[in-house]
Amino acid sequence: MQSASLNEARDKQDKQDKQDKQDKNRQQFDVVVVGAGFSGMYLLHKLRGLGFSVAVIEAGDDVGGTWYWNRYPGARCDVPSMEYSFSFDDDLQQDWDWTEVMAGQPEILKYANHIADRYDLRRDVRFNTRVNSAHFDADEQHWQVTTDQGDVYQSRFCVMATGCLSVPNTPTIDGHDDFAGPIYHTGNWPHEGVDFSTVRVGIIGTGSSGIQAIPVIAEQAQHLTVFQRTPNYTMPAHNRPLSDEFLNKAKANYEQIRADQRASMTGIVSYGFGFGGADYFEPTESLLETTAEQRAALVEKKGFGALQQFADISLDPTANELACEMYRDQLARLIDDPQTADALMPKGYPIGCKRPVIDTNYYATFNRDNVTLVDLRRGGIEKITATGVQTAQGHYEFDALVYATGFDAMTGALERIDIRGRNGETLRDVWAAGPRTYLGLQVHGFPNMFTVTGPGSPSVLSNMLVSIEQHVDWISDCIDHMRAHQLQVIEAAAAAEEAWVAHVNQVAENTMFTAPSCNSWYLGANIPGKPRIFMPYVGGVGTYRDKCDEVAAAGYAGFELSAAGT
Ligand code: FAD
Ligand code: N01
Repeated sequence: MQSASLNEARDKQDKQDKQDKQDKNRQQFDVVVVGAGFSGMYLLHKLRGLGFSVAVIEAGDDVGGTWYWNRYPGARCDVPSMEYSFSFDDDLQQDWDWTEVMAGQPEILKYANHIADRYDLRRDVRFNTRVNSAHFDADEQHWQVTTDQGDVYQSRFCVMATGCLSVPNTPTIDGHDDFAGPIYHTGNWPHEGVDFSTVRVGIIGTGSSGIQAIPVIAEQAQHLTVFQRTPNYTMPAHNRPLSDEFLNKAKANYEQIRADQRASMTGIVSYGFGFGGADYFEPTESLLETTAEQRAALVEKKGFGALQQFADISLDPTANELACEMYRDQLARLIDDPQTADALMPKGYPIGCKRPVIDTNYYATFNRDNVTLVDLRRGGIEKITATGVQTAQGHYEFDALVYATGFDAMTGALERIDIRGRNGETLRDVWAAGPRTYLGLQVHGFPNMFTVTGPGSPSVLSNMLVSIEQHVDWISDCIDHMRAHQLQVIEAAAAAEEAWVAHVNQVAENTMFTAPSCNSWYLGANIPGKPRIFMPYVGGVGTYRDKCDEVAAAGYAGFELSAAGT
C-alpha cells in the first residue's frame, strides 16, 4: 500500500518535472516547420525572407532529408539534375554546376549543404530532434508542438515538410532477430558507408533502391543473393558527365526551361534529350499503329529505347501490353541464362503502374558468377535464420542482409506524429480509410496546418523539386496574405475537400496506376493493412498549379478564413 502511494508520488513528481521542463523550454514562433529536407529548407528561407519567425525541427543531424538518409551504394536521382534543382534564385542556379546528367546522392547532398550554407539556414534548425505531437489549441488559435527532447513549440502555423518517402518499411519476417550478421536498410544507410568486399550479401527488394544498389554491391561483395518478389520494368539511365558546353547552354535557357517545367505534366522536360535533336523529350507516336515486324525491328535497333517514342503506352492497355512484350523480348536478349531471364521478366501488370525505375547495368549484373537471383514467385521467404534466408525453394546463406523494401509512403511520416485538430480528433483516425485533403495542402479539421507535397497533390508523380517550390510558394503567400489582412485561421472547408477528393479519384480511374492488376506504394499496397487508395494527383503539375493559383486569386476559395477562428 505504502509502496503504491510512493510510486504515485514519484509519478506525480515525474509529471511535474516534465511539465516544468516543457514550460522552461516553451518557445513561440510564427511558423513551426517539421523536416529539413528540400521542402523544410526552402520554407525556412522563404518565410524568413517575409519576416516571419520560423523554427525547423529535424530528426537527422543535418539537412538534406532523402539525400541525408539514403546513402546506399548506387543511390542517384533519376530526373536530369539541371531540372531536379531549385529555381527560386537565379544566382543559385547559375552558380551551381552539376557534374552528371543525373546526380548521385553525394552530389545532391552537397547541393543541399550548399543551400544551407548559402542562406545560413542551420541557425534556425533544431537537429537531432523528432516531433512527437502537434496539437491545435482552438482557444488560443495556435499549434503546440512537442519533441522527443522535451521542447514545446507554440506557433500560429505548422507546416509538415516531413517527406513522402521518409519512413523506411522493414517487413515483418519471422526470424529477423536471429540473423547473426549486420542488417541494413537502404533508407537509413550508415553514414560511414559499408565495406562488403569480404562478405556475402543478401538483398530483399527490387524496387528503385534495390535496382540501383544491386549492381554496385555485386561488384564489391564476394557473392550477392537477390530475393525478388515482383520483377520491375526498368530502363537504362544512360547517365554521363555533363559538358561545359551543355551546362552553359542550359543555363542560358534556364528561364524558359523552368517555365516549361512548371507548365508540364511531370515537372520534367528533359532539356537536351529530345528525339532528333529536339530540345525536349516528348513521346508522340502510336504503338498501336505499328506492325509486329516494325516492333521487332525497333527492339533490334534500339533495345529498351524502342519504347520511348510512343505516347499511347501510358494511355491504352493494348498498347501497354504490346510494350510489355517488347520489353520482355529485349530482356531475353540481355541475360545469358534463360531461366534467370524468365525470372526477371515482369508479367501480369502494366508498365507505368509502379514508379518508373531507371538503372545502370542492372540486367548485366545477373550474368555475373557471383550473383544469384531467387525468384520468390517460385517459393517465398519462410523465415530469416542466423545465417541467411529460408525460402520454400531452399536455404540461402550470406553474412550481411540488406532490406531494399521501400517506405510507408506519403502518409507514414504524418501518421507517426500525434497530430490533433480543432476538436481533438487525430489525423490518424481521420485518415483511417485513406488520406483526404483539399489540394494536398490542408485537411479539414486541422486549421493552420499545411502539408508540403501531401496526398492529393502531384507530389511523387512529379519532379519533386518543382512541386516543392510550388507548394512552398503557395503556402508562404497564403500566410503572408493572412498577416496582411489580419486573419488568424485558415481551414479547408469540408465541401471543398470532399469535391477535391472526388476529383483526385476520378482522374486516377482507368489509368495504369489503378489497373486492378497493379500493386504499388502509390496505392499503399506495400504496407499490410494500409487502405488501397491512389494517393497522389494524376492531373499534372501545370494543371494543378493553375488550380492552386485560381484558388488563391479567388481569396482562397474553398478555405474558410477568419480573424478569430471558427
Ligand atoms: P524529405 O527529403 O523526405 O525530408 C523530410 C525530413 O523530415 C527528413 O529529413 C526527416 O528526417 C524529417 N522528419 C520526418 N518526420 C519527422 C518528425 N516527426 N520529426 C522531425 N523530423 C522529421 N524525387 C524526384 O523528384 N526525383 C528523384 O530522382 C528522386 N529520387 C529519390 C531517390 C530516393 C532514394 C528516394 C527515397 C526518394 C527520391 N525522390 C526523388 C523523392 C524525394 O523524397 C524528393 O525528391 C525530395 O527530396 C523530398 O524532399 P522533402 O524535403 O519533401 O522530404
Ligand atoms: O521501394 P519500393 P524503393 N518480401 O517499394 C520488395 C523513390 N526512389 O525503396 O514489389 C520480399 O519501390 C517489393 O516487392 P513487391 C522512388 O519514388 C527513387 O525501391 O512488393 N520482397 C519491392 O521489390 C521509389 O519508387 C529512386 O512484390 C519485399 C521492394 O521490396 C521509392 O523511392 C531510387 C517484401 C520495395 O520497392 C521507393 O523505392 C530509390 C517482402 N516482405 C528510391 N516487402 C530514384 O532513382 C517489400 N518487398 C529516383
